[in-house]
Amino acid sequence: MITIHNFSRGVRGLRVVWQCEEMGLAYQAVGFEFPPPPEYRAKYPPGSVPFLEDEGGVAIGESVAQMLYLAQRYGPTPLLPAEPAALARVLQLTVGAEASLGGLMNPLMGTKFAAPDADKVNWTNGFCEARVADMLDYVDGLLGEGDFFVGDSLTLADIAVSTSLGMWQGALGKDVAPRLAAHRDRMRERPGYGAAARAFAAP
Ligand SMILES: N[C@@H](CCC(=O)N[C@@H](CS)C(=O)NCC(=O)O)C(=O)O
Repeated sequence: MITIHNFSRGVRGLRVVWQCEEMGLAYQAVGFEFPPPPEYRAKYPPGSVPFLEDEGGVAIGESVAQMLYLAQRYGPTPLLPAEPAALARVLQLTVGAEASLGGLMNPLMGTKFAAPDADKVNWTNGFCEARVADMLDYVDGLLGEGDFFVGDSLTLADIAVSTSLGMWQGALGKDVAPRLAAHRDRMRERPGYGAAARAFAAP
């Protein structure tokens, strides 16, 4: 059985559970509040979430790695198309959702919620915001007037990027271009998203 550990309302774990819902995979969601309990750190010493366990001794951190693992182990799935150009774009955007979006938002969230007042405005914040804004302009252009980032159906790219947008809009309170905001709204209307959100709702 796939087990996904995550903070209650944790956006990155939501990615993975949402994917399970879209693929029709059975899973168990284990939610907890920050800070992670000692038994979680014993499983995954960095203490960040999500963390996934599966049959066969699988124990894996990093949300995007988990998404690719599930698609490969339990696919083939249209979420990770085989056609080379589509595959390349899905991989780029799925990895990029964390490497060029979510990863840059962590320092911004740390600064917003945890930094002392004297450190709230700093050079690194401006750098991270500018890099995220560049990437969002780029993904907005890729989306164009389409319903999905790649092709005409849902892929891992939609799941990964729209959840990063959730951190940008939600936790950080930033504006999102209209087409990206509409894409996020469409994603949140999917039954799989709703089921995943309920799996990690606050207790
Ligand atoms: N690149 C990692 C980032 C993990 C991450 O930063 N998770 C956040 C929650 S969404 C977290 O654990 N924050 C608290 C911490 O790092 O202590 C991934 O995609 O899984």
